[in-house]
Amino acid sequence: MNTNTLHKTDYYIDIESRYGAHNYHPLPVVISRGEGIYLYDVEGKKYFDFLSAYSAVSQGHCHPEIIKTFVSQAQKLTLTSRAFHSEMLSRFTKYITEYFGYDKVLPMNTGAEAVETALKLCRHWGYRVKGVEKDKAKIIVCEGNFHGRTLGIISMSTDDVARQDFGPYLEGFTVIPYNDLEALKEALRDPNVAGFLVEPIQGEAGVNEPDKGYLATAKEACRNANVLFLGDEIQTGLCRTGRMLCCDHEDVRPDILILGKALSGGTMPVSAVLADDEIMMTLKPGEHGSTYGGNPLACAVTITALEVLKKEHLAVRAEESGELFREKIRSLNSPHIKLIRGKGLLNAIVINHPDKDAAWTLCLELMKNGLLAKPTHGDKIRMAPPLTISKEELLQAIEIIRNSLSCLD
Ligand code: IF1
Repeated sequence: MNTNTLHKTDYYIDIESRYGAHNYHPLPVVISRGEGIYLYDVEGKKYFDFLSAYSAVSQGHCHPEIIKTFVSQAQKLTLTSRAFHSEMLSRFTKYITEYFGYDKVLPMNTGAEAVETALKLCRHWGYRVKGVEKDKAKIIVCEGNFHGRTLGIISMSTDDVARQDFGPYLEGFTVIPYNDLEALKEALRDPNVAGFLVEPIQGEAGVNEPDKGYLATAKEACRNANVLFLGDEIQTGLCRTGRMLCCDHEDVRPDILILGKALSGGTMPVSAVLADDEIMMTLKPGEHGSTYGGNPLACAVTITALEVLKKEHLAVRAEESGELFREKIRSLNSPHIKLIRGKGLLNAIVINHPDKDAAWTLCLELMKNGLLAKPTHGDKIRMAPPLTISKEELLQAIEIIRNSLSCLD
């Protein structure tokens, strides 16, 4: 590293730190370019991207076909608002509903907006179909959940950092432990419950996978109680865990399906809520919306991003790469790795070390050696490269991980 490049990184970090809010604690690297599974910093150094923008870039950075659609649509029409129909929205609604097998779609932008939309829709269904008493609807959620940053969503969070000093909070949530079917069945006895919102694998909680059968039994219990099953597949969906949806592992079809992140292949915020008519048609004009939701640019890009998932067989590749990755990491037999867990290419290693900053130290070393990953909850490191990573590349990345672990000796 020469002094000139050192200055460059510091320069950009200093400026951002001076003018940007400090609501993040990023690794000290400044990225300027991405291509496929690689990121390049302002010094021209190349890295494996093992975060994929929290699974938003599953198709790889700047995927040529997605970018081609992006550019050509951007030159044609980007936004109409929903005051008018658009050709692309029309095409998108047909494409995505057939793709996932639902009657209707409601497009939004960020994941949090899609979750809020799903919550509103669920309450609506509760009052207008199920017959829940006015303003008494409840939605069951799980401890350790992560569904976004809005006031509604943090109201059901159990994470103090995300919640504290943002009150007063929204009412109407029942919090139960994750992966606890008895607690769910107990909570479902309340006749005012309209929905159960769940992540098929808890991402933020450190890639926390429930027991086999949990999702299927939970879905069945909801159905018996006339309660909607809301699947937040924003992080787990779109091939990340080795199936199109993580719920597919247990043949569970959420009543309300929530998608985001990789829906646009990392090019722009696109999210969507899918449901059948009994639920979606409770919404009437004026009851919900968004200026950018369903914009023609997003619609065009999403169709291509979804096509890429199938054309490039990313579900199977994620499953195979994930198995190889976990097996290779386990066979390192590192004393510093307590365990590796995950499904497909949504993985986390749990660090075993007396120093509580060991995971951060390891991430700095990985960065030095050309691999970017981020710690979560102190001792865990999420390992989630783009699904397009090849076997050879995966083995190279594992070599970097193996070498870097010695920094904890
Ligand atoms: C941040 C975590 C990942 C999500 C699920 C909804 C949303 C997310 C299951 C909201 C967003 C993000 C947002 C990002 C960090 C990140 C994250 F570490 F916090 F948990 F991915 F693992 N449902 N997840 O994971 O989507 O509104 O952000 O588009 O810093 O908040 P969004």
